[in-house]
Amino acid sequence: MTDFAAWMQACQARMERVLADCLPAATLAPQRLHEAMRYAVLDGGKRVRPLLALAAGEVTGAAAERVQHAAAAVELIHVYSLVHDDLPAMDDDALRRGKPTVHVEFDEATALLVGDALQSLAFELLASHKLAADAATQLAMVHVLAQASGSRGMAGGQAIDLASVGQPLELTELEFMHIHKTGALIRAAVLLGAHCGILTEAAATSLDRYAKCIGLAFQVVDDILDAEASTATLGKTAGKDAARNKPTYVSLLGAARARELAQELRADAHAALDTLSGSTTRLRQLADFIIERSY
Ligand code: GRG
Repeated sequence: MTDFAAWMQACQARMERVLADCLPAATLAPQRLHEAMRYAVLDGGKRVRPLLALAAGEVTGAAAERVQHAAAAVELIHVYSLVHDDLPAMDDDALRRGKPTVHVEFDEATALLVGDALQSLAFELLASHKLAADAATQLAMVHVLAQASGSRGMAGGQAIDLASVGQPLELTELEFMHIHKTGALIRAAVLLGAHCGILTEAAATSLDRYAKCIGLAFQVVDDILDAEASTATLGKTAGKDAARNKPTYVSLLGAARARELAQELRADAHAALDTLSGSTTRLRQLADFIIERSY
């Protein structure tokens, strides 16, 4: 196993423990809701956003014991978005992380409540743990996550996505949608992790550039995988974009150019890290992982 693979595995195990601890026990009333929340969050997913937060914390000298709660908050928002996205009113999917989706395993009303409760729990985590050097920084972190997940971020991106099914989108419009739908939360993961340490304005600017590049790269690769990988490998239904006539990087650019674009974005992400003085190794490796991943 490579040093990066070992680091990733250790971080994923850490996050599984933190998430299991912060979620209400399934024996606690209302049991069915708590069981469904644990079903949605635990034992699945790559945990890319928590990994980014932990890696960004390494750049600013943050203790992992602090970053882990900010990382968990971002993951909870991400899982809430997946649970709602899978609902019949949105993407209508039956498979997620290799398991039946929450509304299939439980029911639609429970899936709605799971998303709602996970979103609240994310902000509870930011409010109930000491994460930053001072209260003003911690408040700024709440602001970062709220903006990234709301109508000017992920939820807004999802609204544009729903409205664009079957519509011919320009590349710039596609990019605008993804910067919000996927990119905003990836950016928040990096910034939240960094805020747990000592973050200068110059470092924030560089990390922001890095996050924007990998946020877009993540989506470009997601589109390539949706077109080329199997449902078994992805753990979610493959080929959905084409089936729903959704504009993607592959449909607009073709697979070869989309692959080139992902490589260009990786180079830009790496270049953004060059000016930073802290340890950027993990962020570089994560950019590589995001571009080279097969699931
Ligand atoms: C419902 C408000 C609301 C928003 C939904 C993120 C999102 C917005 C929908 C998910 C749909 C989707 C497939 C988006 C493409 C990129 C993406 C976020 C993929 C899933 O993220 P991964 O690959 O998933 O990090 P895991 O399971 O590994 O955590």
